[in-house]
Amino acid sequence: MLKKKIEKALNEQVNKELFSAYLYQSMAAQAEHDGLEGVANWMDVQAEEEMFHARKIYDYINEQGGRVVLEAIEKPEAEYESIKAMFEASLEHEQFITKSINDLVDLAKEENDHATEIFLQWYVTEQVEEEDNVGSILDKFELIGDAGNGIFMIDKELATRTFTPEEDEE
Ligand code: OFO
Repeated sequence: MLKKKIEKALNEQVNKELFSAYLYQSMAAQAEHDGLEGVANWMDVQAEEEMFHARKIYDYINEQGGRVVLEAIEKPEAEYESIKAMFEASLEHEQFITKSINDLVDLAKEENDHATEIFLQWYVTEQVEEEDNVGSILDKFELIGDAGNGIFMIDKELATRTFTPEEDEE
């Protein structure tokens, strides 16, 4: 059984993960419109991953006898001045999500909720990957630039990303 405080914080995290999906889908829409199919593919896959992140918490709340309550999802930014700016915004967003997950772990510890603390470890690890994925794309922008050939090469590489949800061990 989840304590009310934990249930509320987990529900807020569901909302943040759903917003993440919405944000990346909005980025995908701009990239698609700009003719950058690879960037659009990367963002599409990212949006799918975020839905998976949201779903995993949704299922956990239910498994623990809690009540999932879905709130309104904030409107995401519709237009970035460049693709590089888009990835910079992605990194900033992932840093925000990492902080949110860390705060949740702190809360679970304070409330002596060991199950939730263990459940959240997956997200702690995932956030390292999330920041690293975006960071390495930004490194490429630094190396080869974000105009002409540079963006063409990055777009080609990002076209190869596919969505592979982890096997759920439970
Ligand atoms: Fe759910 O990790 Fe990104 O936001």
